Amino acid sequence: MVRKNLLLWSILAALLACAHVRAAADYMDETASQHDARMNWWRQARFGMFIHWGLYSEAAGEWDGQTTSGAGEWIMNDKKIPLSQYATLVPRFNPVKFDAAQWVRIAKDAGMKYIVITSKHHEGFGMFRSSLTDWCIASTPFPRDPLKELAAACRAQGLTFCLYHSIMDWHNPEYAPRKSWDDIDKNPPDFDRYDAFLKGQLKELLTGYGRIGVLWFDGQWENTWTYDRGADLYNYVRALQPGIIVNDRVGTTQALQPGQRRYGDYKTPEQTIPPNGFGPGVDWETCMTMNDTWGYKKSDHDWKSTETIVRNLIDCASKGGNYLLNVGPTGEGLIPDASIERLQETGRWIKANGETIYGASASPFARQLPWGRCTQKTAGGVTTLYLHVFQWPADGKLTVPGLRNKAKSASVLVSRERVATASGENGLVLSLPSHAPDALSSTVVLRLQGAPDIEAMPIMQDADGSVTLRASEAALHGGTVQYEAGADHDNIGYWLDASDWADWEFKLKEGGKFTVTAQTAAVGSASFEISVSGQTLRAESPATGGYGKFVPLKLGTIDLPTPGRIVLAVHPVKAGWQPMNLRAIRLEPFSPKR
Ligand code: FHN
Repeated sequence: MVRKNLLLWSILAALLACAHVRAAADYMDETASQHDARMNWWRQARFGMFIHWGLYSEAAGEWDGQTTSGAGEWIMNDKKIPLSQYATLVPRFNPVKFDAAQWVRIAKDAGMKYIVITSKHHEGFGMFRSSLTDWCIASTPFPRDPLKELAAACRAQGLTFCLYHSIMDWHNPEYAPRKSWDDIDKNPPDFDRYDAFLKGQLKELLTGYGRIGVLWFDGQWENTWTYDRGADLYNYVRALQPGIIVNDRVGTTQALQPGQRRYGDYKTPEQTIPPNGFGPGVDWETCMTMNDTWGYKKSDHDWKSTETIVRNLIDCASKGGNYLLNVGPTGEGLIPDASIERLQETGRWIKANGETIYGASASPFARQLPWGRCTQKTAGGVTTLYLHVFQWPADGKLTVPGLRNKAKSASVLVSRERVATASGENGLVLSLPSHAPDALSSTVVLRLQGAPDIEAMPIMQDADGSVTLRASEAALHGGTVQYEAGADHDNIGYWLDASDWADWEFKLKEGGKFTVTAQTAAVGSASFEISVSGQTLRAESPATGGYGKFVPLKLGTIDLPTPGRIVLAVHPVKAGWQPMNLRAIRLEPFSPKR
């Protein structure tokens, strides 16, 4: 009997040791099917609400009667407010009008499927009742825990509750680098102690607030945040909730060394939508403000239109990405009316068109469509293309460029009105009703038997007669010039050699006289020439302040009277050439008024 017990104990000890080893395994090493299962709800969701809410919301973008120049949540930094003075916000912060169920209802009615709220922004203030510091909401007159209430409201209404948590911390004395406005603690920081505090608060959140869908890290760009700390934090969080999704800002922004990898489950372009997504199999989410600030700023009335919001959502989905749209509630706990109005209007569109977004995949077309966007779904051998028509054709004829399938069926989504289709020279031609059903965006549903059969087509003229020649679609010639992808670039760059050049082939449906403009960025002025159909325009890009600072440049007019295929080329002027970045060339029908 004793021998048997010894054997059992030794097996148990071995199993525990393995368990420990497994716990030390890297959660990034999951199988593709495990990863897909974990990401599935998020990929289906497509649309989420971002909430920036903190002490800065009470400041509302003003300090000592001065409006901050930057975003509301950066006011401590931008106004260099000493911590001892910033702390005067604590007794003022009392969101008596906060109503978690109402916030969730607003998000749900807008068609949003998840909410990401700041548990701690760079100010370091915990928007939850933390036992690890008094720099949290427990020190304010507000007697409740808003994150607990929001988590419960999300569960009650079927939305997924997620958290934004800043690695950078302007208040904690152990965080480094210390900030000049920290007038409280002058002891040298100990980053290991800060790391332990960071994990301690995350443990409070990941064990005390139910299931967390996404941990949205941020503030990872300072050099104290190393590769190893990012990898360790990713695994720490996954170990507490293995099914959680973690964004790519958990990891350091420092260059990767051989053998290292980017930690995080999806990319996070900010305030911009990548021109072509990030390619198949890469998950990403654009986060964007509704005005210009993340945290509430009473003076910021630069609101995006609902049309812009809806078309951004469609644009993201058409490229296989999510759209995380921000609201910045006030210190009283109210989401601004201007935000609510836009979310209600967006909700009305989504109510009628949601199937074209939720769970939809990226467009099968390699090139952006001249009249709008496309999302798709496939089931039972049938492909459904959702054609999001932003510019409804005046003549009712919509060409789907290069599409060679015969349609199984075509109809207007909201009215179910059937649409006739015919094969045309440039693709499938749909005969649409005379009026667009929805000014925000009108959806035409096109069903195909099998996969889309798409012929690569030249760049087409847009419905308004214009032609946009994007950097991403240029043919580049030479040894150094290259296309720089990514939301912040999307340009022809490294144009170091004046003998390198670029050209585009496009197809004119209607000839005429066109005004030619370019979007250029340069550190020193750069002269170049446009040549098309035997005509040449010479122009000079001014020094724009940087290779990322693009300005519109009017080049002149050209005559293209004959429809058909046309090649436009851009060559540097070799004498005195300075590198220039080029984002796009645009031809617009000439108007004397322009
Ligand atoms: O500095 C923050 C900013 O305040 C805001 O939170 C955005 C949202 O993604 N992230 C950082 C800027 O990139």
